[in-house]
Amino acid sequence: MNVENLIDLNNYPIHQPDSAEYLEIVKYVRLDLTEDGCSVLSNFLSVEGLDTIGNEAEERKSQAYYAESKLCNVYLANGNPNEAESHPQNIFMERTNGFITADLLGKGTYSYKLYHWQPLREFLAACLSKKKLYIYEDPVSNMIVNLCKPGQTFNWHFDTNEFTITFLLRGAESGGYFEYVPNLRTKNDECFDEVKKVLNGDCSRVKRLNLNEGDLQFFLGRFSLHQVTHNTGNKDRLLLIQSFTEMPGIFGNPQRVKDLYGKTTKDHKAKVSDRARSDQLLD
Ligand SMILES: O=C(O)CCC(=O)C(=O)O
Ligand SMILES: [Fe+2]
Repeated sequence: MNVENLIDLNNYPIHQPDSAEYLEIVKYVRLDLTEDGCSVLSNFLSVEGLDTIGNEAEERKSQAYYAESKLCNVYLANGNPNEAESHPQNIFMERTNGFITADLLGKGTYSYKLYHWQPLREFLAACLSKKKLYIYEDPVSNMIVNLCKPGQTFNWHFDTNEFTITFLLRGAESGGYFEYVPNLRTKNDECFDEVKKVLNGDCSRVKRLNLNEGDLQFFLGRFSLHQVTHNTGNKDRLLLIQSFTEMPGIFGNPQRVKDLYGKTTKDHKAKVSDRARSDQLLD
């Protein structure tokens, strides 16, 4: 199978950047992202693509990493002893999901081929109104599968990466909802009070996404607080996440990578002093 066959090119002709359909899709996503920080292209993967990539994730489920410490704040980082107990940095929630890491989805996989396929990246850049997008260079976490088995959950948090795209590969029977608060913080403002409101149960700004298997989701997770609710059904939920950056050479914070994904590489140590960042926000 060729990589382009993973995508439903009839409905999403991303290999034809000059076509009217292409421009129409780009316009649609841009509008959603501006208004909502999120956009979904339904049934983006072909039937064959969903089957192939879904099976790659299924086959690696037993190798998923589950962290020992299950309590996390929204920054997926340590608390701050200089702040009050009620400060968002000091509010800890349960996180029980696992991750299949990028090193387990190597060059031979279709997941990898899709991630590195240039026409996809150019299409994403157009949708995100960016001149060029780069592959996130973190060799452990640039492409991961979030595994939520029955009973598992992923607490409210912000992502390290500004842009992610996700593909729902296997949906939960019930629960396992993706919920988010669009643009809750900005590049220059942590908006701690607004974060605190959500953590204290204020749902007024919370949105719930209706995602189906094979859908592509664009998400600006660095600014939009988000969570995956408890999987209350009997089936595993599997979601593939591919991350991109605006600058080349970006790595994850080694501590965060180790905590979430269970490992780092020698490159993480080498890069720690020159981690490129486009903002000063908490991880
Ligand atoms: O599984 C999802 O829908 C989101 C996962 C997520 O937010 C993450 O891995 O950072
Ligand atoms: Fe996230």
